Amino acid sequence: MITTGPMYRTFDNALLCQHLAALPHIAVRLGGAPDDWEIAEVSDGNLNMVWIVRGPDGAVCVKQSLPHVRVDPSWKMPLDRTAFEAAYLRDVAPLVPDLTTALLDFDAERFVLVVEALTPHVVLRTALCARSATPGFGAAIGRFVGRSSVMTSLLNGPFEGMMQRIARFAANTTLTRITVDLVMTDPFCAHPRNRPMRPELTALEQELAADVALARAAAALRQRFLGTPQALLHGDLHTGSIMVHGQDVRVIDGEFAVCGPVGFDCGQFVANLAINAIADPGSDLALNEIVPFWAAFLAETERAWAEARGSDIHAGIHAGAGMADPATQAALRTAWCDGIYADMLGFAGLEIIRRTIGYAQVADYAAAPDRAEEAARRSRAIGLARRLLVQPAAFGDIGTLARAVADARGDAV
Ligand code: SR1
Ligand code: MG
Repeated sequence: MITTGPMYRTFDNALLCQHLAALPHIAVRLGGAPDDWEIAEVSDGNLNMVWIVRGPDGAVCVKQSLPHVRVDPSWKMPLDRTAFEAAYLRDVAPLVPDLTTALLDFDAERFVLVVEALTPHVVLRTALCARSATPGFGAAIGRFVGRSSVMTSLLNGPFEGMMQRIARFAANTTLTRITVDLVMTDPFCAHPRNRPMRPELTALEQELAADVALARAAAALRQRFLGTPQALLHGDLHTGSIMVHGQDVRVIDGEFAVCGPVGFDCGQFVANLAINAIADPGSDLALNEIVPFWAAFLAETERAWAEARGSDIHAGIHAGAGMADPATQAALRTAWCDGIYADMLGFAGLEIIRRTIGYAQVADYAAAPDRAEEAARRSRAIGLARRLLVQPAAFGDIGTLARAVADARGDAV
């Protein structure tokens, strides 16, 4: 665990400029001289500092870890998270170059990451809250998860490579701890870090903490998350980790990367679509992306499955022995996707609950006209999440899930 180091200093504008000026490939990209560069701090997430630096010829995005949570300096934290984001981009960006950012530089002593700047993109959550997102982002994320998951799993390449990947990202314990605590544990035990709307939702928080079926479902999902290194996950795939400009869709912020069940990424994304749909029933933008997301995920999984090579899962089985025939491949793929769908339901339930009463809540609920209506929308979201966790069999296909999200909007508009 790296807490700090001799070269680490949190950047101010002068240090940031000095850092970039010493990187010839970045300085050339920006153009001009350091005095010509404009720096804008655009930190938006909970953890890190982020700047956009613009020069006469181009722009870059710079991210630096802080020795604490950005939004809570009393919550101390090691610096290594940008190293995991860099490692994630090294593995994933070549697989889906049009759906994320290229890694331009990483300084492992100052914990500084430089990626291409996404301008004039906006955060997808912001676009959804403004009801201005361009349809199609769900399918783009389905493609992103479908390809990146197959290609970073045991389905692609010999198992030795996957074991190394699992070991590399298993060291991302600080952020994995945040996920286990904030997403999967605190909301189910009335933890002081929770922030339910008080007094409207205090009783609901206590009810969740007393619900044995829910506690068992959460425990099973913790087991699944920590004990099933199926593929390299983004690990924080909510609508705040996606930037959009028209139909250009880019996944950012891979610092929570870890090998785990693919349904975790799917569940986080779908949950945040569901939250937006329930929080703002006057907009169908998020709701309408749920089915296309899953359809694109299935289609891209099929394509990537056909392109993957050298897997020990498929090795040693020859034509005529079963695995080489298309029907057997299709059966294996269907089982893979069905398992991911089942996981997705549960992880979506966890994510909806934590974003509604937990530590890291979301802006979507501000769409409500008043506190009473906001509390009602939050309660309906929690009701859907509970069903996802304790009655998953009721959501047999993606259309049923989308209809349940629509129903959870009640009559409000
Ligand atoms: C203390 S970090 C809180 C949340 O912000 C990140 O984006 C993750 O979603 C994390 O759970
Ligand atoms: Mg983030």
